[in-house]
Amino acid sequence: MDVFLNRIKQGQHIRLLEAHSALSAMIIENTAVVGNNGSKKAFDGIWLSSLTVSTIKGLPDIELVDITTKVNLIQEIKRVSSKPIVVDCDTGGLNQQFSFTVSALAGAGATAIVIEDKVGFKQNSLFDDHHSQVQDTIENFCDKIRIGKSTPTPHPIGIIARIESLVLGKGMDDALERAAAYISAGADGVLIHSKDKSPESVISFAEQFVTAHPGVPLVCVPSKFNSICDEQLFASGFHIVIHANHLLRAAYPAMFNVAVDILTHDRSYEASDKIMSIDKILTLIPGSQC
Ligand code: SPV
Ligand code: MG
Repeated sequence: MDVFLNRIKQGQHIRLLEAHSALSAMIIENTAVVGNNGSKKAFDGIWLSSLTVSTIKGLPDIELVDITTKVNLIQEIKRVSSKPIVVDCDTGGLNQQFSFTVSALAGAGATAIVIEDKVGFKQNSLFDDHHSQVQDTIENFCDKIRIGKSTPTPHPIGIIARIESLVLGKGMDDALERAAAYISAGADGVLIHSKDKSPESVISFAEQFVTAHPGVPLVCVPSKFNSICDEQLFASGFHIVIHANHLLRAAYPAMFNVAVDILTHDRSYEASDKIMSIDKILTLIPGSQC
């Protein structure tokens, strides 16, 4: 977490992109563009998304991917990228189990983890219908944060508290009350989530949060409200922006279209300009040929 805190102290902002495999992490590691001010613009870290890590395994996003699988994925990603990794830990599980999760992910080299304040049967927050989703009590979730923060780890790992009040229709006051409580319990940062198409509610949260908790890392995930630019979110008070599922969402239609092309034309020739050349894939991973 220090790597993020140091950047934030220097007035810098952090942009994360989702990876679900070592290959997708390689794209994050190696992609850079020239920004508007002429300087190099790259991603600052990797988001290990529960949605995409589940989807890539053909599983629904309901906390089925176990901790060992996440540890292994972190290790695979670390072979190809040195960027900080933030892990989506869903609800964090039972409080009694949480310290094992924290020590396993810290041991694997995660920079921070995010836990969301829901209990019971967790589903993805972006569904329109949220009626079966239950928010944790402030007391219980604060206990979970304290358990995480008091877990001995080989290096400090950040615990970011994700607030679901806006997603679950509990309102702004509830979200702000929870933010204050979670920070008092030791959270290293707060993620405010929303499934609105408009960024209005998260921006209003950010304005009030920044006044009440200056310097505490504030995170957002513009999955639904994606017409707003990262720079506008940073200007509104957010320090970290997570693009949470885009590489897998890009990969699926690309693969599907090639599958259709091969069946349609009874050969792969027509798909040639949609796919990487044989030469390129043979040399994509260094060390393939001696
Ligand atoms: C995930 O990536 O699994 C998330 C973010 O939790 S979102 O799907 O936007 O809720
Ligand atoms: Mg998730």
